[in-house]
Amino acid sequence: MHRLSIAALLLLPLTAALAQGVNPAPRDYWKSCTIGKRDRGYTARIQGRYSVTEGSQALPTWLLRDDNGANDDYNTRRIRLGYFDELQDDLLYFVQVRRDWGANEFEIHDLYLSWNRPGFGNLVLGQSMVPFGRQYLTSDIQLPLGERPLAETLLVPDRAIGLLLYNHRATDRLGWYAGVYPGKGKNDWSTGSAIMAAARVEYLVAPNLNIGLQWACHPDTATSTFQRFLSRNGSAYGLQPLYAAGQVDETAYGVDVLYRNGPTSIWGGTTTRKADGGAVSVTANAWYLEAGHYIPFQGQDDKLELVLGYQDFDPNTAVTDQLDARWLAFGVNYHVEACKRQWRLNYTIRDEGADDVANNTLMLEYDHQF
Ligand SMILES: [Ca+2]
Ligand SMILES: [Ca+2]
Repeated sequence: MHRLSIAALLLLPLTAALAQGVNPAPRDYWKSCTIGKRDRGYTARIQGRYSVTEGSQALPTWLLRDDNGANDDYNTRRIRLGYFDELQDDLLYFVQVRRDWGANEFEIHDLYLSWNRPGFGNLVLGQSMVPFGRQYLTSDIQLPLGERPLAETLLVPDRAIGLLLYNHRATDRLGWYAGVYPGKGKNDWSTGSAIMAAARVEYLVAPNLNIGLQWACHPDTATSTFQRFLSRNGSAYGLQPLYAAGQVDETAYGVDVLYRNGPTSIWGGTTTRKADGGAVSVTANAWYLEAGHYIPFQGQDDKLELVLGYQDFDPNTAVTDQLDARWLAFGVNYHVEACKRQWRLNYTIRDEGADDVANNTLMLEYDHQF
């Protein structure tokens, strides 16, 4: 199916939903306990997944658990353990460790102090999320599909060490975020490369419709998620020596939209990332549109959610190749207890821009949050 036809299909429920009444605004979503929780305690999650990908050899990878046939099996995909505590009324610390597919050991995921000043917002010092991308900033258990779109995994900044200022509710409609990160990257407390900066603003343009705009800049980058993606795919496009020399200037910007109305949620977004190494310059672009809609099931209207998503990922807009990805995903979520305990069944049809390989994936996943 042509991608515009798919986009039109996805937009149909949006048109219908917009014609309905008004519901509460989207809730706070920031992936930590820096908002709302003024207490202490543990947070823990485990996610198990069984997946099957057709094909088994020489597949390109987008750094997902399931995009390679060699990974067919059950996998404890994700374990997260966190602890937070108040040092005083307005000062909180948070530490989270993780084990994910691709990481061989438990590693520190978040480690920061958060200072809250009413009327101003929050100041976060340490390793935390860089404010870029609504789906990236939202816990994956609250998302429609089992995987985030590539626009918000491969083209966004990884967690980093630095200073973040934000006010999620600066006004009834406006939220803002700004961070500077002098560290070399996640879990690397040494400095040396130029400072990364990122900023995001969100605006509630209608009671149920939130728009986010964001920008990030990292001169003289040696490593990034995008760099690891290129490295894992045969050092595509010739940027790796320039990354190794710390000579790549990365800049990114993006827009995202979230609409919620009763049983319907619609997520959309686009991200552009330029990696300029002087001798070689690559521009990547990606967009996505996803929808979730609850349908009545056995007399209950909050258990069964149908989900559908389409994305277009282009890591180098100057060439058409096997890393160009157009994916259509659909499935169903069964919410045993809201998003904390849920089953997901997703099927993803993967279409490469050239040299298409057999790599569609069927995935069954269970999430449990304690
Ligand atoms: Ca391309
Ligand atoms: Ca394919």
